[in-house]
Amino acid sequence: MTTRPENATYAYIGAFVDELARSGVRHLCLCPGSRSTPLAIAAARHPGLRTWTLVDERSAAFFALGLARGLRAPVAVLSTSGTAAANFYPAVVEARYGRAPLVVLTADRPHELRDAGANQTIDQIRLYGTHAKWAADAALPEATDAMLRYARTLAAQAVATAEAEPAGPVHLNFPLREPLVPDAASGELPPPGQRSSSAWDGRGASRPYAAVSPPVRAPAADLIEALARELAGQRRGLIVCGPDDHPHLPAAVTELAAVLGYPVLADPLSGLRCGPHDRRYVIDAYDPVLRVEAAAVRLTPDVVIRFGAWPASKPLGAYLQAHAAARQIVVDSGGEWRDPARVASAYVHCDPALFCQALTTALHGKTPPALGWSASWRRLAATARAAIERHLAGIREPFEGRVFAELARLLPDGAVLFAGNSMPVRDLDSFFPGSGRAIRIMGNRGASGIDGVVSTALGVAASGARPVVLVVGDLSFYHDMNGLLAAKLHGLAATIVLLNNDGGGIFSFMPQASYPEHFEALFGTPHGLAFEHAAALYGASYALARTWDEFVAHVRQGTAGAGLAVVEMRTDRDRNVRLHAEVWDAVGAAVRADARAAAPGGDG
Ligand SMILES: Cc1ncc(C[n+]2csc(CCOP(=O)(O)OP(=O)(O)O)c2C)c(N)n1
Ligand SMILES: [Mg+2]
Repeated sequence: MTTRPENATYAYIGAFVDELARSGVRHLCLCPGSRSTPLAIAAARHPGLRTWTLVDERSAAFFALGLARGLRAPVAVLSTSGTAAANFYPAVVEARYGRAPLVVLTADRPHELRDAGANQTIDQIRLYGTHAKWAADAALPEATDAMLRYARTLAAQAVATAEAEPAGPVHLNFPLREPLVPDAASGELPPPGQRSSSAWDGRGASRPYAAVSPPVRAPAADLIEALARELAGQRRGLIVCGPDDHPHLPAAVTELAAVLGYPVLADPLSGLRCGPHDRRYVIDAYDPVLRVEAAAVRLTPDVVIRFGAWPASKPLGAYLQAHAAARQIVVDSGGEWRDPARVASAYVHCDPALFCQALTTALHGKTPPALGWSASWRRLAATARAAIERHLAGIREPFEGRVFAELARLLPDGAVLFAGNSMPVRDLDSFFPGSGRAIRIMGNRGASGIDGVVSTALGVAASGARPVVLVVGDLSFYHDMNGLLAAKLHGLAATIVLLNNDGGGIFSFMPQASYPEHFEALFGTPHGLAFEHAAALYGASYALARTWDEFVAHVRQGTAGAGLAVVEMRTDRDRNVRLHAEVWDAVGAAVRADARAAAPGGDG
């Protein structure tokens, strides 16, 4: 075995990094630093890992999060010690609440240099608090068989824990002693990725040292039987799908919906709005429908089955709260309580797709679908969508809501639409109709920060998705301008639709807007930045869209290109409130007229 200390470090770190790769990590994002050198070099030398060098740790961690979301796979991110590690915090929080498997690696001083005034040394033990699902301060490198087995199982445990439902971030802190660079001269280093110890004897090199099979969370058979009996007698049922990224859920939920005849209210981030699954029962216009009180009252449900996180739409949230008397069943694979309104009457903690499949099978032949009830929903939703389209067609000036209706026409099969927080994700909900095209809609809704949005979207682009279109507000764009460097460094293709209303447009819709003496300074926060300079700095193309024809042309050009394109649309915050009010007036009138005209749902 190796004798020089640096070779012990590299054998140990090499075993850890090798095992990360064997456990399914294919990408490691890293930021420059000295203390993290062994991990960086071991990762760069490993043939099974792609490294992405980024400079700003805050952006890098969001980029890793985007990669993890894009790939639906664990991704590692590495920093040196000190504030570098602290800059990962916002992305760790988003990964925790947004359920993304992030493997966070931080390099640290060894124990004898802690709490002793050593440079760039902070308390990194459990740095991310409860936001990391699991945190460990790794042992100091040693190249004994026992410690190489430890290094391998540490990696396997980290990856398995990050992936286990609910997926989330894990944190491994590595104390490392100098020398930190490998001993290049002695030739003692094992080649990258190869077995570095007898700990491997007798195990296949292509398999993980310790393979982990995740639990299969199937629902209990008696529970499904009881639910099937109950639901067979319920005509006024609903399925509500909040943000979720389960790849098999759209097909499974819509099969269940077809058997029951229950409408599926599909949040834009639920994966249900767009795609090749059966969309007959999918309702994408619940938000405009439920803004109309008469409709919300008329559409009283008896039972609601809920999947995913709490939906973004305020009218839908208010509707679920108003119908607290209905039986509301929350299905969640993560075993968590996702019910801020506290209206759930039952929780089923199991895989949602398995739940739907089991229930669909149990229901076959037990009940005819509730056709009258779902027809009422579909009719009102169609009325609302048609009224929106009619009204938008008459808006010639730039309007943030219309951006999403235009994108719904423009985006091809396979596109990713990433919506920033604040107004973009809300306008997305209201104005983006579903379609049979497989458009993946994403956002950072775990903690809904306006930070890291650019980097997350570029991380999705790095996962290989094409085209990627990000719609983002000006403050959010400003917040993560550093993230733009990733596109330049790594030649990523993405189109950023920058909705520039010179400040926080969302606040103009809030009660804070009635305090004009404070409003601009405390909430509106205009900045007057000319973003074409930011685009130029990072080598992105830039175009200002003043008309809808220009918008369409610029987005087409951006998505056809191989690099980063910024398409800016300038809007006015006060005017934006007015235009929203007008569209809701027009849609409200159409939905109210329809609700009055329609016979009550045939199913009661
Ligand atoms: C990191 C972070 N800081 C502050 C907030 C509070 N916040 C929510 S929306 C918003 C304004 C966002 O402005 P912009 O990105 O321009 O979008 P717009 O409101 O104009 O649609 C702010 C500051 C937040 N969510 N996250
Ligand atoms: Mg803004």
